[in-house]
Amino acid sequence: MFNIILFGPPGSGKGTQSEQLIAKYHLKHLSTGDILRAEIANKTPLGLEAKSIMDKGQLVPDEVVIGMISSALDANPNVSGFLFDGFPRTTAQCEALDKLLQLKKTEIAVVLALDVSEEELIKRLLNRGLTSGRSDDTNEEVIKARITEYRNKTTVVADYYKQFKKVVMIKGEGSISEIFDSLCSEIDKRLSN
Ligand code: B4P
Repeated sequence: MFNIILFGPPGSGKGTQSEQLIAKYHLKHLSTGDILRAEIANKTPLGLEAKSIMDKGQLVPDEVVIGMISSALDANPNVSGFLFDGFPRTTAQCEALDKLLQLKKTEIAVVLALDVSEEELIKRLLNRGLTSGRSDDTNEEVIKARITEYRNKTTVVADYYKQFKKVVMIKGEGSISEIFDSLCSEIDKRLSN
């Protein structure tokens, strides 16, 4: 199995790039943001709890997202690899993911970290908010809270994987295809090893 984490702040383009990467490399896409939004759309108890947290720009509790990922891994036993998008976001989520992958006798091959300035992130998310219908994209204060939450709780994820020399920084500004090419070049290097 070949497993990738696509990492970066909110609005850095994880969802955008994931769509193209899963098509090219035939990976199973696991986006905790997408799973949570599906729970919200279906008005499940988990979705109702998650919505109030996401609308404040905060992270959903670790045990909730770890449970979601564990179920998703079990539901996809025969895939060639996973692309984790927006997960892990805390050290507890990193440790849980390592354990879950060990049970499947696999590991993370690389963490591709998209680097985008705060000004550009705010611009992109407000722009997406015009059409996405996402309540966490329409208010600049909520967007700033998400970026602060990322700085306080999620940057440690890169530090966690740096100890295993798995992190590669990718310039996340420029055209979508330029960024896609940079990501593919890093993946191809590892696939050919
Ligand atoms: P996510 O759904 O993960 O999404 P995101 O961080 O908002 O966006 P992403 O980085 O995917 O950006 P995108 O490609 O869409 O998180 C939402 C919320 O869910 C979190 O705040 C949290 O509350 C909760 N959550 C999710 N996972 C969690 C976890 N593990 N633990 C706890 N809570 C969790 O791009 C953004 C915009 O930029 C788009 O409009 C796109 O068109 C545009 N864009 C992309 N690339 C561009 C480029 N190169 N140039 C110009 N524009 C570009």
